[in-house]
Amino acid sequence: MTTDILADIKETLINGDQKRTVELTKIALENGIEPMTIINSALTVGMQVVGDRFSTGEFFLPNLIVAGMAVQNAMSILEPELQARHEEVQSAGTVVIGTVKGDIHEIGKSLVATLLSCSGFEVYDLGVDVPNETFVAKVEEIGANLLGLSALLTTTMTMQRQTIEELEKAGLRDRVKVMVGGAPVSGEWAESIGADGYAEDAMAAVRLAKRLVQ
Ligand code: B1M
Repeated sequence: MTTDILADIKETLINGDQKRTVELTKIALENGIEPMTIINSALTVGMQVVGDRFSTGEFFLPNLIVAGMAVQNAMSILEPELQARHEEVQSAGTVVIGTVKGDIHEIGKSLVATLLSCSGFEVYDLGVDVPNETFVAKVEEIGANLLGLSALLTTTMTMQRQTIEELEKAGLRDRVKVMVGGAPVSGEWAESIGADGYAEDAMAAVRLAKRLVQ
């Protein structure tokens, strides 16, 4: 039953049936499937297929757009459920997060932000296409412990490096830990740009964030 619903969500997402993706997400929740299972085993794997088909020329930009909207709609149902499972009350730290300049990929960054918030972090999500100086100004304004930079494009990864350089110029680098993530990003890349850590997915991002602010 669980496997069937998850497989159906994945298929409707790939087929671009936004309405059904959302309906099935609701049905999955009603059947007691955990939100993170729906995200990891249906929505993320479906997105992976859409991305792969886009790479091979089988799918086009409208397919990416429709799939992105379907996931965002499904996430709007899942996020309150994730928040409801949030039990920690004491603030674990303050995080500024966003997708770097030139990059409008939102879903993964928002998932990381939601899980951080569910884990007790105070999260300032600056959205997508965020200029380096906006990150720096927000870190300074709120005295953030942690800065999270998401990049999904090989062409925008370099903005992570530039933002770290801007932090250094502003004299803030010693005061804030920087974590980076996104599909093209790796541990080696994080190290090469002087970030404090890299997380492969949203769960890993929470573990890393906790370690970095300790
Ligand atoms: Co675009 N796109 N896209 N896209 N898109 C990718 C990234 C791509 C890999 C597709 C492909 O070719 N196979 C490719 C990038 C190639 C590259 O540079 N290596 C690509 C391209 C080329 C483009 C355009 C250039 C297409 C065009 O216009 N010709 C364009 C660029 C626009 C821009 O940003 N300037 C574009 C546009 C779009 C849409 C707007 C249509 C849409 C985004 C909608 C939205 O976000 N609202 C979109 C989508 C949906 C995708 C794919 C299919 C899915 C991304 C996604 O949401 N995944 C993607 C292919 C893929 O990734 N397989 C693709 C699900 C999400 C849960 O995973 O975002 O990876 P992800 O986040 C994960 C981890 O990466 C990690 O945790 C998250 C949760 O587990 N993580 C972090 C992310 N951020 C983190 C931060 C952290 C820690 C962990 O700490 C701070």
